[in-house]
Amino acid sequence: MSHFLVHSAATLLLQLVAQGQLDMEGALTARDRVGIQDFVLLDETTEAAFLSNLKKRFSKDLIYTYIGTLLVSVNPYKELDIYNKKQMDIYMGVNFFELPPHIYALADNAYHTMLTEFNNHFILISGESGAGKTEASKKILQYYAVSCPSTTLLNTVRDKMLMSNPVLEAFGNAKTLKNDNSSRFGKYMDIQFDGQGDAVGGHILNYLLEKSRVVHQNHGERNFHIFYQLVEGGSDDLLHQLGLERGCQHYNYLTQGQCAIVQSINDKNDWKTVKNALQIINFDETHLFEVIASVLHLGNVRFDSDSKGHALLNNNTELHWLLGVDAHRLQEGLTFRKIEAKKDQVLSPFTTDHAIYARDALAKAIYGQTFTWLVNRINESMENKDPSRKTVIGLLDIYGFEVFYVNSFEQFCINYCNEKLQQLFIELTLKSEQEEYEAEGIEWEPVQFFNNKIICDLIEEKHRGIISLLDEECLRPGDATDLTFLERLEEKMGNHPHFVTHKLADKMTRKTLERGDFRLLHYAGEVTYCVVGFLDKNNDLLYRNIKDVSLQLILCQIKMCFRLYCKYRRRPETVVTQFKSSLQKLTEILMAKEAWYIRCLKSNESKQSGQFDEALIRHQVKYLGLMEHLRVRRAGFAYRRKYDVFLKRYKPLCPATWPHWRGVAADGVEVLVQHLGYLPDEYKMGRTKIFIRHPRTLFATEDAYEKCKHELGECQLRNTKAT
Ligand code: AD9
Ligand code: MG
Repeated sequence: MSHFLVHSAATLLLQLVAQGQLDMEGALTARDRVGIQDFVLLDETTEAAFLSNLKKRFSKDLIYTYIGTLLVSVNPYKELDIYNKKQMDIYMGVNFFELPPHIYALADNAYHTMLTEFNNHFILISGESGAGKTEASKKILQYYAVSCPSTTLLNTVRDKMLMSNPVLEAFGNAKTLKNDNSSRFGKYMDIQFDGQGDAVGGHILNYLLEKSRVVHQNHGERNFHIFYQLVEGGSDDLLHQLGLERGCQHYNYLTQGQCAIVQSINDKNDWKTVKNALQIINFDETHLFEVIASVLHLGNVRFDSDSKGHALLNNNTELHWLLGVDAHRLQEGLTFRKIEAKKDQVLSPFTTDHAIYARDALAKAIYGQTFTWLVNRINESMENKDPSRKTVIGLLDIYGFEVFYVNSFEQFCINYCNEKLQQLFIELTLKSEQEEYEAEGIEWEPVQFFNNKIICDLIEEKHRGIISLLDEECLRPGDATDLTFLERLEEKMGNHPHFVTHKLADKMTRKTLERGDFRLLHYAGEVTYCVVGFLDKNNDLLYRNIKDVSLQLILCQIKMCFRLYCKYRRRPETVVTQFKSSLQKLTEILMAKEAWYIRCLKSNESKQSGQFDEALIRHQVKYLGLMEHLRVRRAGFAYRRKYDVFLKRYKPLCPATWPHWRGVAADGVEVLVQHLGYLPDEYKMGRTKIFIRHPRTLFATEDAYEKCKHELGECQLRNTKAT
């Protein structure tokens, strides 16, 4: 029997009762005891009713609730015993609404839809920093890795897919004030399946790593986990070999946030996990840790200044630890700018500030390169060796919206990215859903919603948006500074409803703005950005300033160790423009797939279990557009399928359509649903699709199909379908 057998609802409930998952009373009075598991079935669609249901469920550790096929998840901040093989088995192949909501149910549904319709899917996981996106994406990956059918040979690909997580988290996550394991890069992972549903490969795209963290951490924050893991967990031999001392207190790059030790993080254990994971991915780690150690050594390089204020390397500096780099060249690179003018090279000495800047730029560049290299290596190891028929499920887990006391270029990029994802959600659900009813000629009462396109435009519009202005200032020769950028912003954006300038802030008696600040009214809340560093970070000088020959040579040397192709384009694009086009490409990738959504909510700011901060959750429910989504879903149709797809699957259920329907597919569907006894209120016939109001109608049809499958035998069914 097929692995993706769809059980009947009744059998499953009884099974659960037998397993003690639900008591009989629980199954019967669940509505009162544990709230409603699909918001679509709420008596009233008020925000108060929504929150009350969410709270009731949260208090029973029921963190998942549906809005139709969208999954709402509230971070419990404690380990729940709901992620194990037993639970996976329960959810495998079961219809979405037949069991209590679970992330496995969503994963399973995407998987089976992919198999039956042979199309590509993606799961968009969104929510603010600390809401549980990364945890959710890990649960989904585990589900696919553990529960999909497998052959021994392919298990290795799966192990590698699973092991890519701890490695990438070690190098790309860090403790921030919002989240002890905050993703500081965006990740989109395609899981590739063959026609039998075996996971056969994976591919990761990564987005804008927050490199500045390598050299600077705000108070209460840490550098990337890997550094602490290495100096706390690395063996004596390894540390000796790398010239490192045990303990993070010895390294400037690890101590700025003054919170190297974090209660929730066990660096020693995590080190073991990462080492083990690297082995499974077949890494030769020697070079990797040499580079990581080089960054730490670089951070300890100090400068004195001579009588003219020029930078000199401090006598105690030990440069030889820096991976394969000629000490003399490094010293020169860190204290002089070497400018190529026609055929000559001119050496211009740095001040100590410049030297520190050059050192940090080099450290960031090395780390950034290492991260890219790592992702490439992981991709190689997960590569699908058999390129025959395959479909994919994409998992998107990106840094969540964040607001700190001081917000800089990094927050600007992260929050811009979140605006884009919200825009995608709106396009694919609220907007397209309503447009689809219109296009299909289905009567419809429109639902109003806030469209954040206006904010996306403010940021990214060609020639007029913030990004364009920033790039213009970055490319303008002469006296451009962060403040001239701000002036241009104020001049051009001053009247925009989502942009608040220094002057306007006072007038509106909003919180005052410092002179170097501007404020954006994002869909998820207002954020005040400090412009200091915007130009530098956007320029990413080491790459963009082709005049800086020596630092680039050093970087090349390091890249050689990684066997990376080393070539600098003249004037590569600025950071934010590269980011913008990578997000554009991502949107295109996603738009070509069928979407599933997980909306993660943060339960409280203090990372405590059992705390349901109503105001905080209300705010998220609002800005994520959950009420609007609910209204659209409730007034609309839970399920829709193209006539031919629907007919192809269910035609065995009606003598008039089985084995072949010779006429137009829509007519066949009409005959079929009449035969099945659909009531007029339960469905509507659009121009190209059938729309079914309640899932239960479809489930009854699915159950009938399963029964029929038994009777006919799968083989005959498949053969007849194929013809
Ligand atoms: V960020 O945008 O990367 O800063 P995320 O990814 O949304 O953020 P993350 O998944 O890292 O948040 O969750 C934060 C912490 O909440 C985790 O480290 C866990 O301690 C906790 N968490 C989140 N989801 C769950 C869960 N389903 N069960 C238990 C959870 N704990
Ligand atoms: Mg995350």
